[in-house]
Amino acid sequence: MAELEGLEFGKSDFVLLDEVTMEQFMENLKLRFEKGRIYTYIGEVVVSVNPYRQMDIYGKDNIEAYRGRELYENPPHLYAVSDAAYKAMKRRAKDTCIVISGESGAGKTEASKYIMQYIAAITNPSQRAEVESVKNVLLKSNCVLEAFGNAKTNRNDNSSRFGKYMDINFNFNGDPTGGHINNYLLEKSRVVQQQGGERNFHSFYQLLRGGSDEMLQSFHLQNDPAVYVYTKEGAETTSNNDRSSHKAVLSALEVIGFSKEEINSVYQILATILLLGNMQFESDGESVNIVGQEVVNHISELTATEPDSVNKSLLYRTVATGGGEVIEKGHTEQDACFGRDAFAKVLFGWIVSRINSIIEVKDYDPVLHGKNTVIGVLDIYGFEIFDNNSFEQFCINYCNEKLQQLFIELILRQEQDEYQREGITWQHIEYFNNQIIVDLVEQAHKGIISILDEACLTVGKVTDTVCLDSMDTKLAQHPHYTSRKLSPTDKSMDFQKHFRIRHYAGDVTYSVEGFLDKNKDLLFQDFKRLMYNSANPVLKEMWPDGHLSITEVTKRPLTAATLFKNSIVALVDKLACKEPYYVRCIKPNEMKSPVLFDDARCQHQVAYLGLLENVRVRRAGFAYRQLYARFLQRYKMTCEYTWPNHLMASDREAVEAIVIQHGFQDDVAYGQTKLFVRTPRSLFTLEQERNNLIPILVTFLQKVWRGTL
Ligand code: AOV
Ligand code: MG
Repeated sequence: MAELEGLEFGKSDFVLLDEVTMEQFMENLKLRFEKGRIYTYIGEVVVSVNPYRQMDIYGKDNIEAYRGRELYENPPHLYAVSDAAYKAMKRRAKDTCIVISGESGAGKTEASKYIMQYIAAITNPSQRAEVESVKNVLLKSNCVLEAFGNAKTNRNDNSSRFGKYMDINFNFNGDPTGGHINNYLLEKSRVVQQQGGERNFHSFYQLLRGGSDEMLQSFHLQNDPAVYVYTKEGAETTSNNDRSSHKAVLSALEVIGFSKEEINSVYQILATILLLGNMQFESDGESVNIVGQEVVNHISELTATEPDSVNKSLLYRTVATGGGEVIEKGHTEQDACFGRDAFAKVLFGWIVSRINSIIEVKDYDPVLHGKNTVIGVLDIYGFEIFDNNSFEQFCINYCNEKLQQLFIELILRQEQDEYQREGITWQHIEYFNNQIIVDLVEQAHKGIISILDEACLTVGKVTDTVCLDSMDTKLAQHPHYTSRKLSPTDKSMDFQKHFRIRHYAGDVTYSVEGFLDKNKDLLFQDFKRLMYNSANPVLKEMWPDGHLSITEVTKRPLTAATLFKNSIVALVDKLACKEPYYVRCIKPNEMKSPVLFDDARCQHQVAYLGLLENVRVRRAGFAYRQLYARFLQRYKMTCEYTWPNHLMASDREAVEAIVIQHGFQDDVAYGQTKLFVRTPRSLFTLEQERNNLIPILVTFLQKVWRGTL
């Protein structure tokens, strides 16, 4: 429990509050924010409030101050938990993870970058070239991923539109040997459409504003985002950073190891997307045509494909009839637009997998090099509510429900279960369990995703509204679901369009419009084949299943929602088997102001994040626990009755002897198999003593070996 700052800065650990009430919690949080103390602990959990200004706490000196230290030795900081995760990984060979959560704009992505920077700074003291290069790629990958996966939204100017989970692998020395990035559901619909005041992905503006004249000319582009349908919306708000960011991204791509051809192809694809967006179609009632051949030629040039094939794949598709016959069918104007956003998703996925192939751990032999351990860092899109919430918000918010569930599972439930199991006296603490909302979304047969999938599988004209009806019927009784039909007096919802979920973090009204199409995520095989047949090997590589013929792909692929669900379930499993460290981010106000602490907004977040319950569990609980045998192994040297071996009836009694010798018997409880220590300070004393003793012991043993004793 950190107490190193003066009391004028408030309590640095919420566990130290006089009373655990919302009032005291908020008072402390506000005081600290106003004094520029943006981090506060709940035990090992860091609560962070977005300062919306540059803080002078991330320099080299700060890193040095936290390096190798215990949590309670310094004021609360991301660096301290990063170090704790690192130490656990290095000393105890534990896989650890740092889970960063909080709503959109609360500071997750910034936190993840500081964490990565810290880990990079404290590793590889001997500056080995191959380790430095791994670190460099890991750090630079952020810049690239943000360019292609982040965008300005009405909640955050640099909002992550994908989820990111990064594993960093370490060798027995504790130096990074590689890593792996998992990305989750990019919000690709943004390519085609943005809400008022929002922007497309940064990379488009960066290219248009920062690309050299030569590059833009060769891509048939003008350097003005206002000219393009896909970037028009954000053209006004284009920031000056776009130009310098473009340079930074280019250089990052090079450092990571993308070849010139690859980099060029990446931008050719962006250009293609922009041109596709400006393409116009005309319909004579029977067939659809492209207006102007020039744009088709440009696209064929940029994608290294034949103009005829471009034309054809945009206007027709081959379909297999029931009898196995293959026919060509003209597109409607709407059909012709499918595929544009798929480009952005495929591009993003390809960039991630290229980075992965560069940083994946190669030639690692666990027998030779020791166990390979991992620190995972999770930075995902935060809970969000917009004026218009669609399929993407539905997925994003579901994902946040899952992470809250994991938090409950790890911090609130397991902790209490363990006390019970070990027979420690314990008063159960109540908390809201959001499992019921998770079930509403993902339960087999009855959940929203199932109902959506069923609608997508139904042959014939099932519309979004029909699907809404089906949800209304099946979910009428669910306490967290409602719609206009179910609450007819609620005029804020539309009969045809809206349903509402009472999420753990607030009510969100979703518009069902487009849900089915987005869930089906249709991409015509002809389009994939067009790209697969590109003379540009990079493009070809991005569409590996483009070689399949139409009769081979008639099997229905999993829907977008189900794929997303599966990936999030896998993610949660991955996190659950690691030792977790938590950063809980809070957004202080809606104006991005560095001075405003909006009491109501903050209190709402503290409540739904379950922070008060977290303090209660923690306060009643024990910071540290260890199996008796393990505890002895580490500390037996600090007590005359246990060194080198104890003669007592059980390990438990031996541990008791150590505890009594160091005088912290009031700070512990004895479980069935483990010792529980309330405050880390007691342990700190033991660690110090151990550190003092080790050199003496080593000298002693050396003398024994040399026979000079
Ligand atoms: P998010 O990741 O939580 O939202 P960000 O990390 O992008 O939020 O933070 C939003 C903005 O707040 C940043 O662009 C910074 O301007 C500012 N900010 C956040 N943390 C700090 C900090 N420690 N110091 C200074 N400024 C900060 V989202 O990705 O939208 O869920 O989806
Ligand atoms: Mg983010």
